[in-house]
Amino acid sequence: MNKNLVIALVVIVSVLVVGGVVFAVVKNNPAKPAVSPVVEVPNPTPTPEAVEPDVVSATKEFTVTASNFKFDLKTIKVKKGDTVKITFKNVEGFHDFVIDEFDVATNQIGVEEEDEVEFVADKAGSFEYYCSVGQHRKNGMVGKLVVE
Ligand SMILES: [Cu+2]
Repeated sequence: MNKNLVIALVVIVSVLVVGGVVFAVVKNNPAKPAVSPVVEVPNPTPTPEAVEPDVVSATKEFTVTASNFKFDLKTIKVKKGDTVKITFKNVEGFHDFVIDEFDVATNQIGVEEEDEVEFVADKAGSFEYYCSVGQHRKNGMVGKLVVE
């Protein structure tokens, strides 16, 4: 009988001690979970920003039509990093489309022909495009590529 009583007391005391420790630990911890959500909130924000560069560096397509002695498109505006795709068409004479700074040059083409060039506008500034056939550049066959 006495042994059973002692065992019962030991069990009761153990439960109280363990329970008290667990309660103390739980009571001290709630402050930490409250901090975590605050840290996690800024995380969703960088994700949309990380997507934006893909949108910024888009492919911009233009059609430039040549005749004696001009391009129908006087100015081409793109953003730095854009991939620029130009379809060059000729409706009169014999012409090409050249941008020295980007090593861009179409074939020299005749009437009703067309050629295509593609390049990355990887530097900002204003660059002249022109026709390199004969004196066409001097005759005003020029335009401006603006990279912002
Ligand atoms: Cu020309």
